[in-house]
Amino acid sequence: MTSPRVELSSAASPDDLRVAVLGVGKMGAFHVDSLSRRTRGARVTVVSDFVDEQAHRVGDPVGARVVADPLEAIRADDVDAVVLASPGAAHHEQVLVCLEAGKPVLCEKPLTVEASTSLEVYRRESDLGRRLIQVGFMRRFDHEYARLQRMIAAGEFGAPLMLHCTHRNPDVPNFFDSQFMIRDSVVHEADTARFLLGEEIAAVSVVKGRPTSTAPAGTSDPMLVLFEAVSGALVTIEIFVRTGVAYEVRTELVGERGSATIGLDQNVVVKRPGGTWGGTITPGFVERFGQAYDDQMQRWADAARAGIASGGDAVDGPGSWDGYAAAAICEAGVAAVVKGVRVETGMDAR
Ligand code: ISE
Repeated sequence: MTSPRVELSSAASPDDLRVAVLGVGKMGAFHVDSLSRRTRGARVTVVSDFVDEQAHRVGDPVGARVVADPLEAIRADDVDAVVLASPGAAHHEQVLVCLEAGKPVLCEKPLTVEASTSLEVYRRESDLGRRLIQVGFMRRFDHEYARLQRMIAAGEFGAPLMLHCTHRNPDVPNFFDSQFMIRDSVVHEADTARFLLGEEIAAVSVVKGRPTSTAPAGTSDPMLVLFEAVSGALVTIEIFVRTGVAYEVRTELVGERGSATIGLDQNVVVKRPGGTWGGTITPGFVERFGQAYDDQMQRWADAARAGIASGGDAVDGPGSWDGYAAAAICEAGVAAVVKGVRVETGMDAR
């Protein structure tokens, strides 16, 4: 469910957080728009992309410089903080350069594509003694997820026993194979499960059923993924990315004393002459989570400004440990897809 996002005046202030956005495809372009029109106290001063025309198409309208080299963009004197929306394979080097430069970074998932490099990044940040890395698990800023987490943490349902997650996309490119479904889509449930349950995930199993007729040869779409939390709580995830319908993301919490469901697409329900009725389902993840993305950006920008001013932590949301945990869960999930067995994550407790 999206609520109207408030547009702010674009008047620049000398106190603004000056942000470089690396990677200005669909997600990066959204972040540039969010920073430029809906985030108080921040503006985009530099954009970088390996497609120069795309960088100018996105950067020129907001008055941002185009810097082809992403590492030069991070180190630029007119950059205080960085948003990474570049391909996941580039994140490892780029995040480390942000740490070297002492610049806060909001890194789109994944933090890095391997658990080992995510753990290295976490350790390098720990050695720095300052939290500069926030990972873009934006569902934590969705009001339904945030409310459900508060209710669980307050014990309203007793011990959480299960989460049942549905994650459906209407369509994806052909390269979206079974492994990519885990790494790029189920990665969100890897984080929301930890966020809602407040604990680590110990093991992952994957069941491949009958593929939909639109799935490329060799791709199992849909799949059923099972997370086992350290406490024994179970998380089921239906991941189906070629439904041909719309963007549906639901979660049901089952506790000792009751249950709760979020993501029911309770938009306007219309009844029309002739006796028909119905509502609409958001077409994509930007429409479904637009407010969460903007709220994530505002909270990050505020934390980055405060961290720069104080010389302390510059994060307000999931950090490098959360990025590592999600990478470890997804790595186990990919192994479970390939080997067809239950795979432990190695995450017991933090
Ligand atoms: C995409 O990258 C996202 O982050 C969306 O939230 C997810 O639903 C989609 O499957 C991913 O490809």
